[in-house]
Amino acid sequence: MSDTAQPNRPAAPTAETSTVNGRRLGPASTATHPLATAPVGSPSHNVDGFVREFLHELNTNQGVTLSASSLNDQYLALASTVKNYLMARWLETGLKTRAAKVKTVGYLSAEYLLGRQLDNALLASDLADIAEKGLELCGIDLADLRVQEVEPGLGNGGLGRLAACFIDSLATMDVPSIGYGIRYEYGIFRQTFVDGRQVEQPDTWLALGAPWEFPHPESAVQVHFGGHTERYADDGGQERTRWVPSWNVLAVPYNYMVPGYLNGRVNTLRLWSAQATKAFDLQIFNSGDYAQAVRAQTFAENISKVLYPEDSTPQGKELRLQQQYFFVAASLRDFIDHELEPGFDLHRLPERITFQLNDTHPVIAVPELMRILIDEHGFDWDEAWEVTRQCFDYTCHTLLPEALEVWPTELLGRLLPRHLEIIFQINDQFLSLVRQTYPGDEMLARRMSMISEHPERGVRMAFLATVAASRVNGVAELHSQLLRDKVLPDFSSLWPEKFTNVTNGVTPRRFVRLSNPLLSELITDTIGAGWLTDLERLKELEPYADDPQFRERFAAVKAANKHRLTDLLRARDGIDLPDGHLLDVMVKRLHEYKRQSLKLLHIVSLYEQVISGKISAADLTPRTVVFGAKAAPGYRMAKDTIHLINKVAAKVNAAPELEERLKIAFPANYNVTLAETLIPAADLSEQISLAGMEASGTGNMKFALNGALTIGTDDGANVEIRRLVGDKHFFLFGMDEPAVSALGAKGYNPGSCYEANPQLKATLDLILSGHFSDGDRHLFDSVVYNLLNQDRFMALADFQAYVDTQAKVEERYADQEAWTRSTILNVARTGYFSSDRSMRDYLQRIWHTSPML
Ligand code: 26V
Repeated sequence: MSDTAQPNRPAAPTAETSTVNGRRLGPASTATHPLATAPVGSPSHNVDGFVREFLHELNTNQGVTLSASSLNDQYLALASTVKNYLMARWLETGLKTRAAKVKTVGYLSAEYLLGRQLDNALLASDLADIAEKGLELCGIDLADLRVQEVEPGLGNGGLGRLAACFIDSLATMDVPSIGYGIRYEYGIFRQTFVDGRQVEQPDTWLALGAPWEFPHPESAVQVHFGGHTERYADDGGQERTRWVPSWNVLAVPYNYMVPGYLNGRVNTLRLWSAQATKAFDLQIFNSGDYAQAVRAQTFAENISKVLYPEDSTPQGKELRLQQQYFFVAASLRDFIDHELEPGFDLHRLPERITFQLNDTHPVIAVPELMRILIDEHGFDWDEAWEVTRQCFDYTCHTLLPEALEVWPTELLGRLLPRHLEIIFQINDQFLSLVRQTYPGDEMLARRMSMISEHPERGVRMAFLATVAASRVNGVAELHSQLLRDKVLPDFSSLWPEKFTNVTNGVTPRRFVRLSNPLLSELITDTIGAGWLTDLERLKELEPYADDPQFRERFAAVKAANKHRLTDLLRARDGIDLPDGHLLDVMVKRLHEYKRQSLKLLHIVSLYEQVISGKISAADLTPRTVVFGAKAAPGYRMAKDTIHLINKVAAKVNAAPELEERLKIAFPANYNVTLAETLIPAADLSEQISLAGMEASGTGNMKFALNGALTIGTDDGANVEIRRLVGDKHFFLFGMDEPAVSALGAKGYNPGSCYEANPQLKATLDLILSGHFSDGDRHLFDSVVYNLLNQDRFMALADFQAYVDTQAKVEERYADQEAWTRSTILNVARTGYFSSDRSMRDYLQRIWHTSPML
């Protein structure tokens, strides 16, 4: 065999990339050895072998002896050791997948909110016990090393975390797949509070070393920007177009292992980092203006510098469009040039790849593939469109109109002139089809055009994605329905069969097994092993809900998880959680539609009733409300809401009248790592968005799977959670989506809610009085007057229903046996929300491919 391709490193550099800074850096194509195409084996799977490996890594990688090593040295050496155990599987996965020539899933996502890697890698390689024992022999506590890791926060929230869950499930289900994205040098900001206000700090997640990544600068690909297009006649006299770009950057791949759970597959996540090309280096020598040349270099490298916060509207966000094209162009180039065998006939591309567009961020991949096929490979338009159409599917993750990307044509044309031409042509062809199908309906054609004319000419990326994709899906049943009916109604009439639903899921490896080891042990003790990769088996727990002994054990797990959280918050934030409280948790991005303000009104209302003597503190169910939320740095209302929560917390927590029966904890910098301790401790999960606004939610699933009951609206995946767990075990409140629409149509007046409800009035008046702001009556005008005058998300309309339903929560909680029974049933009935099931649905309904097994 002479095949020397290395599976996790692109085999042959293209002509363009074979030299970097003047050096030939491609893999040695002449290497031959009997072992050239096989990995050289794994370290031995026992404690002694592990210790040897670990010490070897400490010595050779960190350059220290055990006695001289820092915790960071030890953590990095441990990570290397674990990687070595996974390495043979990773290499084999690449070889096996290449040889099989099967279809790969290319997940294109601008965000991956991975969370810490160490425990997941230990779990997937079945090394956790061995590592713990081995480290103990070295006098090291694994727990001390675990906390050294700074999580890669390369996403904003649900969309990025979903991508991380999906790649975990794809690996665990033995599906060949590559995740493509951006290696941001700075991920989501680190949140701190100063006088109760959010202050953002840069997330320097790479500062102490990044042991999980494998950079491959020798396999960098070029990405071009700017310039103009030219027509020319090719050798056969055929009129062709060429793009003459004016600048370029290098995209350097960083590979990450994505290990399946105990199944031998290790897939790849390939994140791209931007680097200046030789052109920039030359400028340094030639321009004489060294500072200017370095600035130019910085300009190129800025592309992957920082994750964009989700408040940024696309208008004027040139760097964000650069990021999108950067990672998508590099990924297509990588797949076509390096993952496919040389000489592969691109007419057959759909047999080998299906690209999933995670929201509209990667949609520029559509004209990019058209450009590659037509301009570089000589396809005619129809041939290219036929291939492109079959290569893409699109997932929409929102219903908010302002979250749908529209790129100004001025910007697109300046940055990617050839792509804009192609988009215009796709649009022309599409509109001819519309006019043919609906003759005479010019209004319809205008409505469906990918080009919007107001407030400026722009490309509606969701429309482009919908036209190009084979399948378009929403992320929960209600969301998919609203997507068809409200966001893309004209498209769903034209192509009803294109639209489908895949309800989101979460990986049970991270969000049950790793985050809740005690519950996992209890489950395995009760129903045996196997549920972790077949989560519907949790159903077998159902009969045990009626077993008092099991209930006792289940309740003991929850109590232990609360203690674990108490310890963490004391050490991490200096927060003291009281014992024996109902733990009421609302963690998610801060957004008006999610209605943290409604939760706050509930708290202030309880507080107001006690301090005004309407009720006594003894009437309160002891309750601690935990908030976790980041506000986008430019989102004023969200930041003001955080400030208000912190001010209310200071006052409520110090109030002697409450006799310690109502507390608020707001640890800063909510992230995946905190979620893993917080969620298993929760009693009550707050999922209170205005109906019709939350596309799915995935936190809601994590809470239910960890034995919290939900108080929630009929929104997103709450609908499906409630249907599965049963009405009795879910606290539903508030308007449903049709009622919201009807109220909106009739005209909603929040002021009348305020006037009509004395308790609501007293609550808002207390805030307005300056009670929480040291007498400053105007500090929170923005929040309060917005609620009183506008209240786009109808918090006041749902206030009374929410308060009443909280009373029902307290009633149930007072009966601990009944409460625990409900929580067990929540766990037993929510196995559906495994991301393994989501992946199965994508495989069947969208990708039409199957695991390799
Ligand atoms: C973006 C923007 C940008 C402009 C200002 C308002 C706004 C609001 C939200 C977003 C995020 C849109 C994409 C997103 O993260 N969607 C989330 O995707 C999750 C995974 O499907 C889903 O569970 C959440 O319900 C959905 O909000």
